[in-house]
Amino acid sequence: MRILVLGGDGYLGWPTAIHLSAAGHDVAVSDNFVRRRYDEELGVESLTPIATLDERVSTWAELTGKTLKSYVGDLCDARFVHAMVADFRPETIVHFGQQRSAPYSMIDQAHAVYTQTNNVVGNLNLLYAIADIDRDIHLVKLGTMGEYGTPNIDIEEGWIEINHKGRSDRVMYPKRPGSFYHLSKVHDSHNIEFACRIWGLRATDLNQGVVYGVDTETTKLDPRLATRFDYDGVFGTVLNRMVIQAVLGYPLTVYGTGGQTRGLINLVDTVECIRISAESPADPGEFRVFNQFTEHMSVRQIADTIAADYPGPCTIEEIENPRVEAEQHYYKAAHTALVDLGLVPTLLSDTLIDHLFAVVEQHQDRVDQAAIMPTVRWRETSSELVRSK
Ligand code: NAD
Ligand code: USQ
Repeated sequence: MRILVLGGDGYLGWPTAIHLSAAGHDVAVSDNFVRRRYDEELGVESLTPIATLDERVSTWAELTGKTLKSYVGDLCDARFVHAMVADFRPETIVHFGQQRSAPYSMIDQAHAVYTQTNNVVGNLNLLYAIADIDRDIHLVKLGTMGEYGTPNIDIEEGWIEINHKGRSDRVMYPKRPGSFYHLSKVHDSHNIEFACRIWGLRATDLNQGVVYGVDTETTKLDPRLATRFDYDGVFGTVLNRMVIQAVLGYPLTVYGTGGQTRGLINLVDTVECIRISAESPADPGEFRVFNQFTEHMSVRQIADTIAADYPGPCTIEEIENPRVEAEQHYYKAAHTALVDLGLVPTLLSDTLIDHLFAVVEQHQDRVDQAAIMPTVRWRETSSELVRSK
C-alpha cells in the first residue's frame, strides 16, 4: 500500500514511517520541521540526539534497501499539499503533522491562534486535496482522548446513541476539552466528519491517549534512526517527564493532587495501531473513531509506579496545578475497536520503565534542569500577539 505520513519528522511520525516501511508498504514522509523550531524558540532540545530527516531517510535506505520519498513543506500551504498528494498518489494518508502541545497552545494569544490556524487549516487543506484528487484515499488522522475531556459518563469511541424526549439518534460524542490545542482536534474531527458526509471521504480519527516510550524495533536498529524524547515543561508528556525526573533525582512533578486520569499508550503500540488502521480502512463515507490507548492511570499512580521501580531514592511532589482541569473525576473509556482488529497491547511494566531509565542515564548530560518545571499557566492571558519564529 502507498502510505503518506505527514509530520514524519516528529516523535510519532518518524517511527511510524519506518514501521510501515518495514511492514512492506511504500512510504513517503512529509514535514516542515516546525517542531525543531519550537525547540529553538523554547531553548530546549530532545533528550535523545536526533538526526536530520535526510540522514534518517538515507540511514533507512542503507540498512534496509527501502526508499522513503520525502516532501518538505507546510500543510498550511494548499498548493504544496495538493501537489504532494497528486504526485505520490497515496492510498492512505496518516496525518501527524500538527502542533501537539497543550501548554504551547496556552502560552498566550499568539500561540493559541497559531496552534488552531496551523492545525485546522492544515487539516482542511488535506481534506480538499483528497476530495479533489482521489476520494478513495483513506485518511488516518491523529486526534486525542483529550477531545472528550472528563465527562461524568462513560466515554464511547467517537459516537453515542442519545435518547431525548422519546426520540433517539446516533450523534458524535460530546466534547469538552481542556486546552486550545485539544480544541483544535475537536474542530478537526467535526471538519472530517462533515467531509465524509458531503464528499464520501473515508476517515479514521484516532483519539490517542498520552504516549510514552522512546524506541521501537525499527528505531533501535541504528542511533541515527532514534526518535525525539521530550521532557521539558511544554512538550514533555507526563510519564516520559517523570522517568527523567527520577533519574536526575528531581521530585516527580504531580500537578495538584494527581487524581486526573488519562489513557496511556506505549510508542510500540502507537505504530502498530497506525498499521492496523491503515490495513483495515474505513468504508467510503465512513467517519470511524477509535480510542487509541491501552490502559488508564491517574497521574498519582504514574508517579507512584515510577518511584517504586526506581532503584535509587525518588520523591514525589504535589505542585500547584498550572492547568485548569478536574483533579478528581469519573473515568471509564471504551477502547476495544483496535484490539478487535488485532492490537496486542504492551502494558506498562517494570521492564519497560527500567529500559527508559537506562536510555535517560545514557543521555542525562543533555538535560537542562531549568526546563523541567512548568511555566505556562492556564488562567493567565498575555497580550503577546505575534509568535516569534
Ligand atoms: P511532534 O510535534 O513530535 O510531531 C509533529 C510533526 O508535525 C513535527 O515534526 C512538526 O514539524 C510537523 N508539523 C507541524 N505542523 C506542520 C505543518 N503545518 N506542516 C508540516 N508539518 C508540520 O508530535 P507527536 O508527539 O509526534 O504527535 C503527532 C500527532 O499525534 C499530533 O497530531 C498529536 O496531536 C497526536 N498525539 C500525540 C500524542 C503524544 O503523546 N505525543 C498523544 C495523542 C495524540
Ligand atoms: N501532568 C502532571 N505533571 C507533569 C506533566 C503533566 O501532573 O509533569 C498532568 C497534566 O496536568 C495532565 C496529565 O498529566 O493532567 C497529562 O499531561 P501531559 O502533558 O502528559 O498530556 P497532555 O497535555 O494531555 O498532552 C499529551 C500530548 C498531546 C496528546 C495528549 C493525549 O502532548 O499531543 O493529544 O497527551 S490526551 O491527554 O489523552 O488528550
